[in-house]
Amino acid sequence: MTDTQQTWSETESARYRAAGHWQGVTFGTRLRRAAAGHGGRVALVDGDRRWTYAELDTEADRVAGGLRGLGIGRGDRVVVQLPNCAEFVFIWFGLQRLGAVPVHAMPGHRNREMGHLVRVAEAVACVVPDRHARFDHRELMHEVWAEQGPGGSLRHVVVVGDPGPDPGFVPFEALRAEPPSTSTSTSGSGSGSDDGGADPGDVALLLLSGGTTGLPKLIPRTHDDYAYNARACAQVCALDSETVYLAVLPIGFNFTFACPGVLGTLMAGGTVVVAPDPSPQTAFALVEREGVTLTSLTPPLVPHWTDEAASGSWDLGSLTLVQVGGARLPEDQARTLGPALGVTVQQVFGMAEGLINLTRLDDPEDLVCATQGRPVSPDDEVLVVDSEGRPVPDGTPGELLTRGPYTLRGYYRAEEHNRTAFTPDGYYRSGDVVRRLPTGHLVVVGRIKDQINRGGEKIAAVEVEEQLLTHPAITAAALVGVPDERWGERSVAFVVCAGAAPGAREVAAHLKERGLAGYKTPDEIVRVPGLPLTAVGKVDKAALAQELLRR
Ligand code: J2J
Repeated sequence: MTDTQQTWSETESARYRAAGHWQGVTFGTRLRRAAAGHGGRVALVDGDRRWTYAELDTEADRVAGGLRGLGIGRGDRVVVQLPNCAEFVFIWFGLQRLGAVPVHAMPGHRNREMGHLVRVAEAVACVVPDRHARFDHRELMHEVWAEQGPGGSLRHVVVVGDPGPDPGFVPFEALRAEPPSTSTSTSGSGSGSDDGGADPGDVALLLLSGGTTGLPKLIPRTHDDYAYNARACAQVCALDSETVYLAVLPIGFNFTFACPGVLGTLMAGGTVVVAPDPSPQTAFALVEREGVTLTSLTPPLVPHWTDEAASGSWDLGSLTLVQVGGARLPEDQARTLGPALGVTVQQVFGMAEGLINLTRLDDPEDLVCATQGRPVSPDDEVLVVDSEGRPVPDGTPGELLTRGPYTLRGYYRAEEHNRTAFTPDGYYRSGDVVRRLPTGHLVVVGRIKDQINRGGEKIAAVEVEEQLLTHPAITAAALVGVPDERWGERSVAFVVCAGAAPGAREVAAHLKERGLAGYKTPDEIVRVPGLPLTAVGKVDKAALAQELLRR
């Protein structure tokens, strides 16, 4: 494995291999084998375009050839910021074919986040759409590139769509113009051009943490661990070659990509359909047309999907399983979703860091509706501990600590943060407060990390507070999550001001100007004379939230 991050011990690695969790196969080789095994089956559908496994394999080769022509090779990091489209999958596997490492950015990320990702990953390239959701990503990349300066790592920007007048921007279409190189082997030896000579223990991709500190941390995932993540989820969800998965949430989100999502479906020989937007109208039309069997949602989408299904204008007969996760699903919504869509509901409590909990397809309704599932692997180790780190009895809330065959042992290039984010024996401190039932199911009851979960989108309070303080009128700021009907939680900024307080619009404009992703903009600004402090002198966010609820 590359760089300074901690990893699994030799003993643990041997155990995970012996158990069959780590299969020693890179993603580049997996795709080659899939093409050899069932090349004629449809792998991917985007609008009117569809690709078989053999064609997807060829696309990966083509894109790899183009990327290689740019000088990209084994171990190089490439930030991929694309909406849900087939090109995401081509680029992803093209990079795998070279042993290069995609960094999964979200479409909503802006200058601050993208610049940060490029710097931390020392990325050599970024892949962006021309425009998406009324936003020009080429302009964003101009800014990011300019801020990198001549000493920066960034050498290429690949644009899916129109690259614009800048000769430095490479059109995606030019990347794949080269016919696939004839030197590619079909032997699946893992040492040649199937995967650029990558080792199954290498970092295959970097995911983003929801973050509790200034900016998102990068999560290294290896070929072995991430393939197991996808396979273990696929097994619980009973995926097979008949599975048709609809990618509704952002495709680069861990949930959508590998729980079981895109990778789990492709590893089972099924078909992935990408949805351009998460509206039930778009999704239901695709369900009807493509015979979708499985999809995944965050809780804010659930009422819209339930309502639209009730209109009775759709035939959702093919759909059998709908996963909901990323934030707590209200129990009443869990109970109505299944009957409304005629599906089995599955709650998903996951994290990009690793551990995935799923309710099981044959769990009784009460467990499905009132818990967030249990770990997918028999080798997931879960501890629920009190503030002293001592295990608490089942039924008592405590912080969830976890380690296992697909949970990280250290963030990428974050040695100092890693010292507190993990216990000395390698457990990841999730910051989630859970209750464990005797069945092993977990109920998420709260959070001790300073993060707001706005309908599944994670906001690190510190990051927004730092940016609020750059406004000339704001002298102190605290971002707090408060219950919200639509989002589960919304973000409220308590600000102390010198002189006139800026309004919500002005604050939003200021944060946009600072290059912060839009979903991090506070939903509400509340001016206060001062911030209350706890006994140890920290800002008392619980008191602020209480105060707001009282009003
Ligand atoms: C309450 N909180 C939840 C749930 C995640 C699958 C599903 C989700 C994510 C994800 C993911 C929750 N109820 N059902 O990566 O593969 C909160 C917890 C957790 C954090 C992780 C996946 N499901 N959460 O949401 O890395 O606080 O991953 O620690 O974005 O989301 O966030 P993230």
